[in-house]
Amino acid sequence: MRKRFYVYEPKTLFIPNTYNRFLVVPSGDHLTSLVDEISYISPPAPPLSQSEDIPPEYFCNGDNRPPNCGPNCECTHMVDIPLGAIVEVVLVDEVQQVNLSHPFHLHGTAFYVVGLGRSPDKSIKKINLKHALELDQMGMLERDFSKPPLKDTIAVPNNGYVVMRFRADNPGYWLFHCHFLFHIVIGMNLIFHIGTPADLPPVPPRFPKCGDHVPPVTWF
Ligand SMILES: [Cu+2]
Repeated sequence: MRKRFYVYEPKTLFIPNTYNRFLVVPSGDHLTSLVDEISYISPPAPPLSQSEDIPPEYFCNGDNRPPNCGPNCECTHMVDIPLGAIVEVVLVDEVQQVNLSHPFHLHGTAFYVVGLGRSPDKSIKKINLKHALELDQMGMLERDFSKPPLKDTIAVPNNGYVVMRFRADNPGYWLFHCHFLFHIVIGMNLIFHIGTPADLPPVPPRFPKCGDHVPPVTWF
């Protein structure tokens, strides 16, 4: 899994009647955030209690991006995980901003940090997911299973990576996100969907419902 910023050209950002989200950083750049090339948007209803009210096309992930989604691809980034699975996440910092290490937080369960660092290849000035996977194939993406720390938040070293593992034993829709609020609002989030609706208790009778609160996205 990789995360990076997408830098808008203002002339593509300020097209009439478009309302793209962006963050202006001190350098003056206009950014949005991508995890596996997707900028998360909230679904039009809560998945836990109203999953039937969310069009399936809303959901996406790195293996299943909507066609014609564009470089700032906005959809509800969700990864399905079977209940009870052992999950390993390798998160690679492609933002490459000096002194910026994104604190990633997982709801619903804690995770073991089994690896963390930067590329041992000093000729690599900027790490990316491809390089991290190559390191892994060569057995050079180090994992230490001796008393790994159990955390619910971990700072991903800038220009580096984190390897985390957890057992998906808590069914539900759990947000995994950078904890900088200004990165949450530009989409540095995704949902780990653990289990199926059958693994969850039923929605209580007369449970309050809510509807769409975000403008429709343009790729529908
Ligand atoms: Cu961040």
